[in-house]
Amino acid sequence: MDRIEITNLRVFAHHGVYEEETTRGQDFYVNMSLYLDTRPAGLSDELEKSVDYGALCSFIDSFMKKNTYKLIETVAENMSREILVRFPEAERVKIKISKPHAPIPLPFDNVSVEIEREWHTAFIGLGSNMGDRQEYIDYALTQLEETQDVRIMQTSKIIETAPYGGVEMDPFLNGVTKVRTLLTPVELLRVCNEIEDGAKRERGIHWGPRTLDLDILFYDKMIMEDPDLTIPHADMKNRHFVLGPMAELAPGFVHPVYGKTMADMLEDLGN
Ligand code: PH2
Ligand code: MG
Ligand code: MG
Repeated sequence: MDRIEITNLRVFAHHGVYEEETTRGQDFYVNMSLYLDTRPAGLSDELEKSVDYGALCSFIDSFMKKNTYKLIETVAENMSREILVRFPEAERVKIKISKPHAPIPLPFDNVSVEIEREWHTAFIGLGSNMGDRQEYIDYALTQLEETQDVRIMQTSKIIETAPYGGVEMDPFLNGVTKVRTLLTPVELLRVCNEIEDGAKRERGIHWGPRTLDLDILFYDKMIMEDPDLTIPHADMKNRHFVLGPMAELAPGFVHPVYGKTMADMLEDLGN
């Protein structure tokens, strides 16, 4: 992908584990690659369609000066998040923080930490079949939007569906929301579980009635099978209430295990 690169931006700041470092300060060097599509700017010659590298350098300088962290890991982590949130054209950032005058009583040239962080796309299934179902779904969407590092991109129509899976219970409202997130799958799952808990969900019978159910359906093209988290979500090939909304939001999205688009999977399921 296209990128803007900053090489050896020198910033005097006060990060460090030792008191002398936080009181006296020292020089840090920042190397950064900001990945974005530069073509819109390249074709139009308009700065607004890219990221202003001057503004980016000023941001880095002031971020590093206004915060004091013990670890350069923390400098890199927090700065990567702020940059991805503040410069929305940026899809991914690689940051290297160097500290060539670190207090190490041995001869060395440099010490540094380098990380890469990026926006991920996830689809989250929404379901409710108890109480004010629409209100629980609206609550979930509001809570997701208010979560730091999660942005809702698009939400499908919310549809009423018959309960699937053999347990006798009331009909559901279901839908899917597409989010961009900086969270890992496990962090996103924790957010979903906290929102379910906030909707007074009680964890009773497996597949029983619920005020709110939030399921991570997809996370990029990731395939993972952990005891607590399976991605893509299991059994969706049999579920209209997942494939219907998915086919509305992303008909051409290819399931990473089955190699089929959402539209084709919905058609295969039939009525
Ligand atoms: N969720 C289940 C089990 N069955 N049926 C419908 N129609 N909608 C659901 O969201 C649903 C279900 C377990 O999560
Ligand atoms: Mg579910
Ligand atoms: Mg669930």
